[in-house]
Amino acid sequence: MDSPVPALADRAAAAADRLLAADSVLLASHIDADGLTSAAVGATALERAGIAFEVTFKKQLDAAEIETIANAGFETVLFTDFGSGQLEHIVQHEREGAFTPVIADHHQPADADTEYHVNPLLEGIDGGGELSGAGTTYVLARAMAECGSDGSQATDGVDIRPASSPAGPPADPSHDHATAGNRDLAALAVVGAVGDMQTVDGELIGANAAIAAEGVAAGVLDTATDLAMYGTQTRPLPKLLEYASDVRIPGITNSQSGSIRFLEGLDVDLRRDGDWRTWADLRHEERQAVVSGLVQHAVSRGVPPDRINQLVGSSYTLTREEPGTVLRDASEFSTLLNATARYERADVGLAVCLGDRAQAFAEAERLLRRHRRNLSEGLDWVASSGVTRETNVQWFHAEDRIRETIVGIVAGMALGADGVDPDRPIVGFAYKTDAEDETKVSARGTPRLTGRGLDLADVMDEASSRVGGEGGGHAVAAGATVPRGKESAFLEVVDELVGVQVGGSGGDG
Ligand SMILES: [Mn+2]
Repeated sequence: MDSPVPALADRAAAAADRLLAADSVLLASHIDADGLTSAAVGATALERAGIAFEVTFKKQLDAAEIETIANAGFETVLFTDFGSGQLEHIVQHEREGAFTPVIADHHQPADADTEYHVNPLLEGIDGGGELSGAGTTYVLARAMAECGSDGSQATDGVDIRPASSPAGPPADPSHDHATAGNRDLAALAVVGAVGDMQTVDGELIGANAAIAAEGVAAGVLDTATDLAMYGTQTRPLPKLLEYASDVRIPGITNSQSGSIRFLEGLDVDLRRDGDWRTWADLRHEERQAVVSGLVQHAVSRGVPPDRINQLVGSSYTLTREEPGTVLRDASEFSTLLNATARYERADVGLAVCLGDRAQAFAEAERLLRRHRRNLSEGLDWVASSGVTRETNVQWFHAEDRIRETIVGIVAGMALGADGVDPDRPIVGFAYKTDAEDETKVSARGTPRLTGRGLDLADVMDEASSRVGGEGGGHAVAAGATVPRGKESAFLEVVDELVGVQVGGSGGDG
């Protein structure tokens, strides 16, 4: 059996067989970059197999949403990028005969199981860092192509009558193409993995890397060691350097004039007709000149060697996309998808994944511009009104000035801004728009702080539960929902818990 992730081959084959036997399928997926690409991979595989389907997106899959799905009248439901964690609810409907679930997910399974369940965690593969929802769905899509290719399924959706075929095995031209084995979908799987922040030290690892390799072999992806900064396809060079904050380079990061001065000091002409070029515009030697200049500058400003190493990483280029567009780079592509998801336009994100380069793509770009504008307005507001420092954390409350869906990103960006302590966790509050009595909380730390023991997931979980809310997430980035009016009480607990984790009230040196 030819599978990109052999450990999942049997599960994928069983799930694929079930889908191929279905009359119609409801595909339910999560609303984020990974969920959108998962849906696109699943939808394309179903389409190519000639199976009727519909797609629905959910922000989160709870008992009520599963009930809605059960009442939609589909005999088979494919859940992608969620489903495992909600199995106890899903199997109830399965038992009642509402539908047969097929799951392609990479989140922690609940204490229940079902027959058609593809999840790396069930086979000892790390679903947090080695395989995304889109990657898991890709494994399933590959199995669907395998099952379909040796059977009677027409893989191109055209009604081909076997009787009219010439004798002997037909010389099927589709077998020369990446689409034959669904291998072209590896590009979307990589966008999903990058969107779920599964890169480790700048590159995809494990099963994700195996999928990327299939994409390269299929001619839809290119990977290279490159400058690890966001916006290599679309940002003018000074903006690329100014806004890159993963590795802070004094005199360049967050400094427009510093970035321009640095670029003008290099012995390379980085403008064309007076306008700054983008990274994608540069030739190999020009890129090398910029990278070595950056490294020298960073060394001279005392950036530690292990941080300097992080200036380069793997880039994932979608070779069939137009150069200089956000779709050409996996990281920029995933940001575009997140922008559509954040403004509840999953339909637009899905259409782009499925190949719409006209109306949906224009709409997605408009949403991305709006997203950027909201971020920069949010950041301006935090910068002008300032943050309040407690003993161990700092915070701001935007009320309704920043959308709850972006307050976390704004908080993270604020950690690099003037007047904000870069070595102290930041907590941002914003009112929830869909619940008048609730406040959304987002907390952000830094790798340095988590290295000292900070675990914001724990902090958000514990502090929110003490004031009647709920929370969780990751050590470096976490969130919560708390009752409106309980913010101060919540913050007091947060400050205390962070103090215990990072060892007291230091930091104000
Ligand atoms: Mn995911």
